Amino acid sequence: MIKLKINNEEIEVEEGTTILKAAEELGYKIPTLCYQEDLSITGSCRICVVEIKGQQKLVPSCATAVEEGMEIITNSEEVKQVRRDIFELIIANHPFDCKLNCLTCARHGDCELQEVAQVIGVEEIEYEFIEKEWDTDTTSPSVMRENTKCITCGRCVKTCEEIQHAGVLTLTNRGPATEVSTFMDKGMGNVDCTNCGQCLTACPTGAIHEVYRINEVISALHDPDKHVVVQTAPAVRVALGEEFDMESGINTEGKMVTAMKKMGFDKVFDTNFTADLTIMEEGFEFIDRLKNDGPLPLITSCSPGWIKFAEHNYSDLLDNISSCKSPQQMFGALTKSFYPEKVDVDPADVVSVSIMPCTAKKFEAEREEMTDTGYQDVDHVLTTRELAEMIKEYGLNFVNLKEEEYDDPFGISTGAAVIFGATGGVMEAALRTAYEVLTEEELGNVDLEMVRGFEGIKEAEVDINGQTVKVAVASGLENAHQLLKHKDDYHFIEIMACPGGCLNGGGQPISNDSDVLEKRREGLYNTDKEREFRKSHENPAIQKLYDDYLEEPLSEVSHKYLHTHYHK
Ligand code: HC1
Repeated sequence: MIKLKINNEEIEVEEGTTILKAAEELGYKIPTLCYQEDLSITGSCRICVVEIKGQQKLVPSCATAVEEGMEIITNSEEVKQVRRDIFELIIANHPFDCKLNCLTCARHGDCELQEVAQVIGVEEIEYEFIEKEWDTDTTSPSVMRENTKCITCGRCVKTCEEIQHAGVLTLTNRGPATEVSTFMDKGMGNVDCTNCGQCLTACPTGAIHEVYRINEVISALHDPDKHVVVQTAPAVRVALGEEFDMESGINTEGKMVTAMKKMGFDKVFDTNFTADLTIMEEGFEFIDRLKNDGPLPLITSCSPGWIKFAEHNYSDLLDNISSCKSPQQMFGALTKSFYPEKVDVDPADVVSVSIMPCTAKKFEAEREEMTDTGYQDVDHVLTTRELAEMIKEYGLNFVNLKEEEYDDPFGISTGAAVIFGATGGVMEAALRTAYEVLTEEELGNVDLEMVRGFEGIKEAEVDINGQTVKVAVASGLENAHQLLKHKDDYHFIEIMACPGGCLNGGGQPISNDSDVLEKRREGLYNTDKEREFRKSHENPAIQKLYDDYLEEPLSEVSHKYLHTHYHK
């Protein structure tokens, strides 16, 4: 252990602890910009400098380990002045006149740059604003980069490389010309970007944000000739409340349904319905492959960031990936096929909207494969944040809204569906159904804890009819990359692009609560426990859909609308 003093207070910490972390233990929050807990440390922004008694130079506290007997001052006048000077240099080419720009900024209200400016006491900026000449990158269907707001902290670059194993962003040039860019400056839509949006949740400013589709949705709602339906993904309901100062993890689905009905959506449906449908189709696909020698492992297909990653990096595995479309796309296909027939509406007049915690869903909806109905299955995808924005624009007092139910015929769902939103949830849901179908016995305990939790890679073995079925779960694409080195050890693999699963998607509210993911996760599992049905094959509305339209899992009509193939 190392003994030292911080601001004259004694503390003992483990060897290797950084000054930043040691100060945190004593209750001092040193401002940072380039530092992020789960990324490698570069100490490049220098905002977190502190003074060490006896040393002339200030040191970055995030990148300096404590030493025996050190005496550290985190808040001397010199330290504060140097931080202010550094801050001015960082934002010399950032549009810091927030009176003009902040109102339209994606991070209006939760910009880390503003927060740091307040903490270090910036009162006026002496430098004149230097307009950057770099273009806004609009090449991606999912995310947009506005380099003028970039402070080159490098968090997006490291997230893309270290957590997502994609490495499509890089810092180019030197000195004041430094910028974040892509290979040959081609733009994110023209490189191997997975559209996961983890870069935008890492960004401290509004330099990266989703491609907005709110205006298109509002236009459709105002068009009297359009029949606008909406679906809401599992993970949205436990995070939306955060945008209205509600506690993370509270299931807001009832208020969300009411809000969207007030906005004028003709029908409000639940993606959970097609999560159940996915389990029927994917569960039976797994059973079929298990009985008929593969190809195994079967790998899940509902995360579009993972699919794009596989297309770029694992094209040899495309036959292992389930042919099921994602629940979002299955839903879209039903809203342009079965649904218009049922309610006697021209499918050309149906506008299918989805609310997703994920930016890659915007890309997925625009894939050319997603048009088997003769129409684009899903027309517009909004993130959880965009839905919150719309609710505010409509002047709705979200917290006080009464709670309404989802509409039929796609309103009933099971507990198995809602846990799709957490890493391991798709696997647990699939096993609940596969076990009962294969053994024709009731599963005693449906809580399959062994695939739950936030570890990046999880493994489990399940005995089904005397056969040991080996399964694995990975979330975060670096973890997926590591797991796939041993893919042949398993029968069934779940992969979600975002660490922790969709509850941590690139479209979710950006939170500074360190427990936010755990709270959202608990919200999903609590909802599962409260559901009348907890296994997808027990969903009466799914059973009716098979009776009325799809006939049986993997039928011809199922294959036509609910399955697809991906390409190298
Ligand atoms: Fe997900 Fe899925 S769980 S991919 O994380 O399979 O986005 O929530 O909607 O499609 O159902 C996301 C969440 C989501 C799909 C489902």
